[in-house]
Amino acid sequence: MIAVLVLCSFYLTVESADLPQLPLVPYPQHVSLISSPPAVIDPLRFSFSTQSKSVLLQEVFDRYHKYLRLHDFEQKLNLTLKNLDVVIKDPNEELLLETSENYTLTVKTDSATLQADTVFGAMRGMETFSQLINTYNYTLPSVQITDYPRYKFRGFMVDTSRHYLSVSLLKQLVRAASWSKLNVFHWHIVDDPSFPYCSTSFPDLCVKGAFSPDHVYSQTDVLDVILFAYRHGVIVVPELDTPGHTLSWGGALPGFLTHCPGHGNIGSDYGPVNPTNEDVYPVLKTLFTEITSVFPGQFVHLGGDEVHYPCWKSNQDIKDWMSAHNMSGNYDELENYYETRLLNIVNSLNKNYIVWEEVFYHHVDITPQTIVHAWKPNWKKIFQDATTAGFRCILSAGWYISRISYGEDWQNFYQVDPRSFNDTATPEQLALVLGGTVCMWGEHVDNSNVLSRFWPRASAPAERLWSPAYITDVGFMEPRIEAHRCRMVYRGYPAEPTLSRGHCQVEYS
Ligand code: CP6
Repeated sequence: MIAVLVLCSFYLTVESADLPQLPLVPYPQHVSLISSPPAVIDPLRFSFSTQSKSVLLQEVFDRYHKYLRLHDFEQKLNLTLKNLDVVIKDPNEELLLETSENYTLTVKTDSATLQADTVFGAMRGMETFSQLINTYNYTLPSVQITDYPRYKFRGFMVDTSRHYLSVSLLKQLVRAASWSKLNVFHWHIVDDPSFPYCSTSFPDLCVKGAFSPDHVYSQTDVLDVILFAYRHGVIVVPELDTPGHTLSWGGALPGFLTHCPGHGNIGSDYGPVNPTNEDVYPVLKTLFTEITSVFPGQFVHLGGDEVHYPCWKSNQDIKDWMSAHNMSGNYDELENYYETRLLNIVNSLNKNYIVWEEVFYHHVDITPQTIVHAWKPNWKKIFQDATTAGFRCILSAGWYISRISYGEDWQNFYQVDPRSFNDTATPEQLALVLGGTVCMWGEHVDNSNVLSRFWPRASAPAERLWSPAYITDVGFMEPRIEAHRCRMVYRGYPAEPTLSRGHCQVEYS
C-alpha cells in the first residue's frame, strides 16, 4: 500500500523532479546542466557584445547592465566569465504575434552565447541569462537552454477607467511583464467611469469624460507607452469597449447613448450606445480609424461584453424602431445589428480584431480572423464551440488577478490551462487556442497598489502560457516564484511575498 502511494507520488512529480532547480520564471522548454564549474562574473566589468547593428539590442544591453548593479560585491580573484555574445539571425524588427521569440543560451565557465532568430527572442534570452545570475555571489551555473513559448498570445490587461494609472506606472507594469515573458498589453483604456484617452478627432471625450484634466493620456503619453512596450517586445492592443461600458462617452456625444431614466447601469440615466441613432456610426468610424492608426499593432479589441438590455427595453423610441425593423422584443437581434454595423466599419481598417465572448455567443457574423476572448466561468464550452467553428481563442476566465483571496492564490491561476477545455479536442482545435490574458480590473487598484497586486501573482499564468504543458507542479513553482519576486524587489519593485514566512536578501525599501 505504502509502496503504491510512494510510486504514485513519484510518478506524479517525476517530470519536475528531474528538472534542474534553477530560479527561472517562466521555466524554459529545455534546460540541461553542463558538467563544468559555475561561471563567475564581475558585474562592474561584465559586457554584452554583438555583431548586430540593432539599436533595440543596445538598449536591452543597457537595461540588463542596470539590473546587474554592484551590491556588496567583493572583488574576486577567480573571475571566469567576462562577456555574453549575442547573435541575431534576422534583422527584421517588426513585432507581430507571429514573430519568433526562440533563443538558445549557452553558459560555460569561461564563455557564454545567446542565439536568437530576432531581437525579440534576444530580449527573452537576456532575461533568462539575467535570471541565472546569483546576485549575491555573481555566479551562474553552466547550462544549455533552448527555449520558445508554448502560446503565442501571452497577455496582461490593465483597466485605466475605474481608476487612473500614470504613464510611469503603466511602463513599470510593461517592464515587469517582460520579465515574465508576457508579450501583449491589452489596454482597457476607457469604460463607464472615465474616458482618459484624449482623442484628436473628438477632443471633448477626455475633456468631459476623464476624472480631471490630470487624469488623461495625451497622444504623446500613448505613443510613449506604445514605444516603451515595443522596446520590451510587447504589443499594445487598445480596447474601445462598446456598446456597453460606454457611460463616460456620453458627455461629449449627445444622443450617442440610450436615454433610460431609472434603467441605466450604475445609477445613471443612460445605458448602452443607441444603435438606432444613425449619427452613432460615423462617430465610430472616425474614432476607430483614429485608434487603429495611433496604435500600430496588428490588433484592436472591440469589447462587446455585458450589454445592459433593461435600458434598451425601457426606451420607447428603441421599441418603435425595433418593431419597424421586425425585431420586436429580441434584444439579442438589436445587439447583433449594432455589432454587425461596427464590424463592417472595422473590417475596412485592416486590423485583426478581438471580441469578448458575447459577440460570438450571440451569433454575430464575425470574420474568420476574429479572436474570441472568453471571460466567464463557462469558457470551456465557448472554446469548444468557437474552435469547432474555426475561430481563434484567448482565455481570461480564472485569470482575474484583480481578485484577491487569502493565501497563495497564485496557485489557482497556475492550474488554469487554455488548452484544457476538452479531452477530445482535435489538434486543429488546440492550434486555434492562442493563449490568454491576465486581467487587472480597476475597481480596487490605482497607482498605490497595482504593482504589488500584479506581481508576482501574474507570473503564475505567465509561466502557464510560456512553459511546457507538463510543468504544473506548484511545489516546483513555489521556490521559483518567490525567487522571482525577490528579483523584482531587487530591481526596485514592490512585489508581494508569496510564502507565509520568509525574506528577500535585499528587501524593498
Ligand atoms: N468591466 C468590463 C468589468 C468586467 C467585464 N468587462 C468584469 C466582469 C466580471 C468580473 C470582473 C470584471 N469590470 N468592461 C467583463 C469582461 Cl468578476
